[in-house]
Amino acid sequence: MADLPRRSLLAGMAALGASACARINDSETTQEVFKAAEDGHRVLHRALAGKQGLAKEFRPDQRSPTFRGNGSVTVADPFYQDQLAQGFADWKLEVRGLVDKPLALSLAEVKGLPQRTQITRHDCVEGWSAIGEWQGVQLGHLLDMAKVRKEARFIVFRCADLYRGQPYYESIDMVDAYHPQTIIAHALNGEPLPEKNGAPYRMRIERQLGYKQAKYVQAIEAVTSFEQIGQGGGGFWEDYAGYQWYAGV
Ligand SMILES: Nc1nc2c(c(=O)[nH]1)N[C@H]1C(S)=C(S)[C@@H](COP(=O)(O)O)O[C@H]1N2
Ligand SMILES: [Mo]
Repeated sequence: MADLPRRSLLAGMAALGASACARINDSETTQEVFKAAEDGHRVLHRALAGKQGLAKEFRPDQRSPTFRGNGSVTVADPFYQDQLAQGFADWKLEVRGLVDKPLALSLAEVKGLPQRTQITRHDCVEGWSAIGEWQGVQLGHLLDMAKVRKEARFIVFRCADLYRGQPYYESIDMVDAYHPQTIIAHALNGEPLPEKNGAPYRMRIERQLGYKQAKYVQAIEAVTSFEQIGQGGGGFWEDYAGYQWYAGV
């Protein structure tokens, strides 16, 4: 399929989704219509992109000179601040939930795993974009290491920060979890991930919008459902403002 019509169709749908969610109210019909549209968006996006379609990657000279911080840009927790000062020497990344082999990895261990580097564009619903080079480990590799069970349907990212007083979290399905460009990144533009961008780890889920890109990731949890987590929407902004759970770019 030609690139142009597909991109503009999807951009149009994303814009539709964004404005629809800004106006959303509590009426059940609105919610149902919205859900149907969201499902339609996801199904169409998958059909067009193919299950393992790749997000566009850019050249090094196309990287943005600065990659702004948005949402939480720090974590108030004293343990976090202490670890930040020490290069996260005692910080553990957990992989848990529906796995046969729960993991608690140090930053050195994560850096010792097979790495992937990708230069991609981040699109925030607030109307800005930035191109950055991310380095990290494919989420699929971590899930294989932890022997994720086949009943797992979603992967939840637990973040260390509170945003507007609530723990930030996000979730994706197993198709995105095993997508080759879904990585847990510890470096941005060849440097350790800056505090404002989510040190020591942030997710890159390249076919989705900015709010899915969980920063300050402390635990990766395999679940069958996210109904009991937060307010059940599958993520901070999904709960807080009714943003779409599947936020295809
Ligand atoms: N933990 C956490 N992750 C988060 C957020 C946040 O507030 N807390 N904000 C989200 C939003 S809306 C965007 S656009 C991106 C911003 O990433 P950046 O700070 O690297 O630009 O992070 C996303 N991930
Ligand atoms: Mo965002």
